[in-house]
Parts: sequence; C-alpha cells; structure tokens
Amino acid sequence: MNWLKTAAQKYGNRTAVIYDDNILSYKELDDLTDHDAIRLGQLPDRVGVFMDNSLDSLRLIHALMKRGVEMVVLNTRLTKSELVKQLRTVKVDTVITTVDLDLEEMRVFIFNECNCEDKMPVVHTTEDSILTIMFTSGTTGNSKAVTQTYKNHFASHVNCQDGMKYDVFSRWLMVNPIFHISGFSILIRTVLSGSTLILHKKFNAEHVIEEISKRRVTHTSFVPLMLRRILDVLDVYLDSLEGVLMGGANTTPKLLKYAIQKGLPVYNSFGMTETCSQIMMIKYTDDEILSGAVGKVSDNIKVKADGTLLVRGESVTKKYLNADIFYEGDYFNTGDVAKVINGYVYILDRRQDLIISGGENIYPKEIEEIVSKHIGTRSCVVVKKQDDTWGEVPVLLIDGPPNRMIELEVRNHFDKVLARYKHPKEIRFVESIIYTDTGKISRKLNQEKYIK
Ligand code: S0N
Ligand code: MG
Ligand code: MG
Ligand code: MG
Repeated sequence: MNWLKTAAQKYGNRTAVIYDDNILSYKELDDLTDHDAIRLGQLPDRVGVFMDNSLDSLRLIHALMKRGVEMVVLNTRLTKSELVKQLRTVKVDTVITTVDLDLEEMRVFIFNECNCEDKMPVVHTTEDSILTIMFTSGTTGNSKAVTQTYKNHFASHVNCQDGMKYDVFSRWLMVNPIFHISGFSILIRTVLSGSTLILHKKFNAEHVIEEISKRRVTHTSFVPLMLRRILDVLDVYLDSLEGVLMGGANTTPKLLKYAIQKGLPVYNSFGMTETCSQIMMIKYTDDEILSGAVGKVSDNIKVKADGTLLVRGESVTKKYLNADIFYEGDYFNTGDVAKVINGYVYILDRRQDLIISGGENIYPKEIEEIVSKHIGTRSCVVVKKQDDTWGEVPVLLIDGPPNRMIELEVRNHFDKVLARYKHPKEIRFVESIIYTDTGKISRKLNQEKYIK
C-alpha cells in the first residue's frame, strides 16, 4: 500500500503540506501525485532525483513512490562531474529534476515538463524494496551508495515518534536539504503520522523563527550551525515548539544548555545515512543531555560500544550498492568510537577520516586523491581544523616550498571537480609531511604537528 494514499484515506482533509502560500490537504496531495505518477511516463526501475526543497520535489517523491521507482537522491551542491560519477556507480542514466540541470551524459527530465499520458503500471513494492539510495563518502575517496528500504524508513519513523511524540496535530518544519536523510526523514514522518509538513526552500534563521511563531510549528530538525544562527537572533519564546531534533554533527553541551535556557526543547541524537536518520536520541528534560550523551539504548535498537559503536535495528541499512558493508554479527559498525554508561551513549571520537563542516560530511581521502592525481609530484594530506563558523573545515597540506602556481592550479581544478563546501579553506605548504613507520602518510600526526 502507498503511504500517501493511506494517509489520504485516514486524514483526507487535514493539511499535508504548507509551502509558501500553497496549502494542500492529504486528499489534494494524493490526487495531484496520482496524476504526476502517470504523467512521468515510462521510467526505468531506478532514477536519479535532483531536488531543491520545494512543493514540486515533494510531489516528485510521492509520484515515484506510487510508481515503485528507486530514487537515487543527489546532493545539489555537487559539481557535474561528481554527480555523473555517482550516477554511473549505481547504473543510472535517467535523472528527474525540479530545478535547472544540465548533465551531458544523462537523460534529464524536468519534473514540470513531463507530460506523458501513460497508464499507471502495476507496482510491486514490498517492505524490503529500496525506496531511496543516498551517497555517503567513504574512506577510499569513493562515495558509498547506501540503500534505504521502506522498512528502514518506517522503522526510523517509529523510533523517532517514540522519542518525540508527534501525531496528526503536529507540524514539522523542514529546513534541512530534502536530499539528505535529515530532511527526507521529515517527509516520511509526516506522511506516516498524518502531521503537517512545512517546507522551506532555504535555511534562514529569521525566517525560521517567524514561521515557527506564525505556523505554530511543533517539531523540526537542525544541525548545530543552524541552531547557533537561530540562537544568535532569537528574542522571543517559541511556545509552540515541542521538539527540536539535533544531529548531523556534534552538538556541544554548551550549545544545548544555551538553547534550553532560551526555551528550546532540544533533543540530541546520533544518526547516519546508514541508519536512515537518528537511531537514538535524548530529551532536553534528561539531565544526561548536558553531560554529552547522544542517546539512550531503547527497545527498538541495540547498541554495543566497547570501542567502536555498533548498532542494530530495523532502520539500519543492509547494504551499499558499490561497497562491502561492515557488520559484526547482526550489528552495523558505525566507525565512531563510543561508550555506554548506565544506558546512555557517548561519542568519544568520530571516524578519523571524517570532517563535518556545517553538517556536510567531507572525506579527506577524496580531496587527497584529486590533488595527487593532479600534482602527483608532491605529497599532500588533508587534515581537519576547528572553525568558529563551520565547526570543522578541511586544510590541505602540500609538501615542499610555497608555490603560487601549484596553489592556483589546484584551486582551479577543485572548481571543476569538487563541490564548493568541500574545498579546503586553506592550502598550506609545509616543510615535511610526516609518514608512519610503515611508510603511509599519517593524517593524525600531520594534524597534530601543523594544526593543533
Ligand atoms: C547550514 C547550511 C544551511 C549553510 O548553508 P547556507 O548558509 O544556506 O549557504 P549557501 O547560501 O547555500 O552558501 C553560502 C556559502 O557557504 C558555502 N557552504 C554552504 N554550506 C556549507 C557547509 N556545510 N560547509 C562549508 N561551506 C558551506 C557555500 O558553498 C557558499 O560558499 P561559496 O560561495 O564559496 O560557494 C547548509 O550547509 C546546510 O543545510 N547544512 C546542513 C546539511 C544537513 O542537513 N546535514 C545533515 C546530514 N546528515 C544526516 O542527514 C544524518 C544525520 C541525520 O539524519 C540528522 C541530522 C540533522 C538533524 C536531524 C537528523 C535526523 O536524525 O533526522
Ligand atoms: Mg485519486
Ligand atoms: Mg515550481
Ligand atoms: Mg546563506
């Protein structure tokens, strides 16, 4: 059964979505997307979707769900070459977009311009069918294609609802990109609970505050940078809010404390694309939130954390399409280092190779491979630096004396092949890059020597 159709039957006239001045009920959204599903015409079993946060994108997602088509959800900040590489990896040659996009090697359809009058095909999705494929970069420099099934998404919603208690009267605000699981999961939560989705095109702190007051928003999700920007300008009490889900990067106890003082009902959490959004959370009323806990072990999920954090639950992905997945028995290995104390989970160390800038993940290896290929004559390493604005940013270290030509060339090359948010904020020439005893460049040692 289609989730939107079920919602239309159960909650027909309740508001499904508010986008600018557009307000659609579940019945209206269902009818519209019945038609959309047909007018998309012939489609392969798997397509790329390139979406902004808009009503069209919401319609596109529901239309594709009605068609049982797998969606490869693309990050709109990526360069064309990054997009094409990802699409090829998962054998996709067709992309549907809700914005301007020109990808030479792909068949690109603009959602609004699809006008086929086909018949609705018979759809055979099961709970193990793939609903979405989202990329998360890996240690090799190649992005890993995470499969997220209907069951994964459903379980994630059940787990979230257990913690945050939303229902048909709730109003969820989505300001995270719809192409990340942080945003996409809000769409799923609303349709499965009959609550209202309030969709914003872009994050803007003042607008968010205004809209929370005006639309009586009850729930939303932020990355720490968003929370900080909001707290910087917040001078009213947002009395409608019941839950603000924090994730995507480390939210410090200091920031959480400040938010709670300003009356924001924050929930800290831990989640990944692989766990289909948060897999554990902790509420603002729980004292342990200020000691840095990211969640509690619950009935829905199992956790082991003697060193690496291992998690088990129905929301966890079973496979990458293009890489081996790291399971230990029934437990997925997150790669992060954690400990559990009295049922509370604490992250001690993030994956060494991960830099989180404003909630966007950046993998040093990916940048290093690009630089090495381009200027193979000098060794290089990418390390992370703490940053007041973005949290963490990448810094590129190149071995040898300063060379303006090399720097310019590398920067020009980045413009072509690397999304802007991944660009090293700084390129530094250093006298000697440090190697380990086994002859590998040590990210850790170089970071310690040149950054800290
Ligand atoms: C924070 C955001 C909104 C900042 O973007 P902003 O201000 O809109 O920037 P732009 O105007 O688009 O661009 C201006 C310049 O800034 C650069 N730039 C933009 N973003 C970044 C960045 N993150 N890092 C570095 N630079 C950035 C642009 O490139 C531009 O510069 P120039 O002009 O030089 O090109 C935006 O970054 C944002 O939306 N971030 C959040 C993304 C996000 O949601 N991430 C979460 C991903 N993780 C997950 O989904 C798993 C965890 C999870 O599920 C979760 C996470 C959070 C909350 C809840 C959950 C959950 O469990 O459900
Ligand atoms: Mg109908
Ligand atoms: Mg439009
Ligand atoms: Mg901006």
